[in-house]
Amino acid sequence: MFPRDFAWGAATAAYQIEGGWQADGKGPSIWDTFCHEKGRVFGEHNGDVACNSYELWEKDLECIQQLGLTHYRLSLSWARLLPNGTTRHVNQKGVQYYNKVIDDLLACNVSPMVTLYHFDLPQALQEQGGWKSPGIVNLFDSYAKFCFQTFGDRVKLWLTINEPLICAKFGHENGIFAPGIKEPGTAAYLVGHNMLRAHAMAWHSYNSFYRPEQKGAVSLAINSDWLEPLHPGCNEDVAATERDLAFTLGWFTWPVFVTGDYPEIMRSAIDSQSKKLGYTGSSRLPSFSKDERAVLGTADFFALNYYTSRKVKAGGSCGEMCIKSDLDAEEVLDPSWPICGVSWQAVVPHGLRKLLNYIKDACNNPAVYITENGFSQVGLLQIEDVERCEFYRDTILEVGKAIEEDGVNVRGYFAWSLLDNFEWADGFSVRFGLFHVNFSDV
Ligand code: PNW
Repeated sequence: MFPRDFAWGAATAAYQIEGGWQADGKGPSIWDTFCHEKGRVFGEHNGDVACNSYELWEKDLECIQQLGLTHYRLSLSWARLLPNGTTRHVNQKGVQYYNKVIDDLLACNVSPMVTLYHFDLPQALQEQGGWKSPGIVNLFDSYAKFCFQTFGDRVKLWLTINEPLICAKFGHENGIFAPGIKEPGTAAYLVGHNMLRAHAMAWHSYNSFYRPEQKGAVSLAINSDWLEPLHPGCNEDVAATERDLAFTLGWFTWPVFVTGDYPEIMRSAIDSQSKKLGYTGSSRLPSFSKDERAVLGTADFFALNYYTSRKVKAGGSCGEMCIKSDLDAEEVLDPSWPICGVSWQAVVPHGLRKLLNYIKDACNNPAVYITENGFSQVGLLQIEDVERCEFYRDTILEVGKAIEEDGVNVRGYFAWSLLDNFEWADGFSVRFGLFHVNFSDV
């Protein structure tokens, strides 16, 4: 079912695996700061050591080889390369580390897919306002150009930003991820906006200055659940589902792949809620200028992170200013869907096929890489991974059907994750790895 040149990969992210949080001149990131504050992360866990991939990279490489992967997705730690966030000071030890990782992969015939930003902003830039500040756009572009310049001779698949939706909502709406900002109904929209502008600027930098020689491809990783109306015969639920899809997939997909702007239903939902609340400022969802809109439609492929599905019913506004009130929809679990490890993860392999078809239709059949998909376990350690095996078999079968029966242009599939690792606010209590990691012996 799968094309001969299909990419079979596994994914990780710097903060979740590397450790070495102060090694060899690395600067702190917002996740270092966040984890070192009390009460932020399960069990006060942190990524100070994590899988210690900074020292044990060769072990990771053995895992990659054992699986026979053609691709490996990793992220670069911005603060390891540029400790203060700017190119005024480059940490050569950080450059050496990633050079070795990339060279080792290529020597083993494994192609790297590299994410520039996977949740770990240099703390120094947070102190200048972080992703809420428009100044971040140029700073990100400088970092991106530095990475293209330094590693782009060997890296041909780039992702600018991983999951802007999660950065916006978890980092700035409910504050359960770093930087822990809780400004519901405003900050997330601003952050998402700056992330879209940063992605577009970095894509254009690559396109103008690096693509002619390096000939790679650049996108951003967009996460979305698959959503279906709770009662398909109920018009309100159908409309709520459409709204919810606009607020999840659409928020970042429409600007980049469809219209160069936010989905119309998203803006009108936000503005009508503002009106209801008597909010008189300018729209909480910022606007792109005409010039910005013209440069937004910029990605060389669609990178999708898919974990789960939900049913949607109308209503859910809490009468306060927050995304949930803007959305005015409630997501519920279908009791027939089994739950694996984390409480949010219903196991719904067929949802991926539906989402792939939705993307195919909405975005004019782009090349798609599934850049994350995986199965979580909590507590009890089952090293005999029967359920995870079944999960991957069932999900990959759905991808095969999407390719063969539906004509979706899927080019690759990356399992999350190669290794058990630091699962953000859940610390080490949740395991997504194809390989088990004993965290007391790293
Ligand atoms: C993704 N949710 O994040 C990230 O890209 C990975 O770093 C992470 O380890 C993986 O999914 C598994 O969680 C998410 O609560 C974090 O809906 C949380 C959610 C979704 C994605």
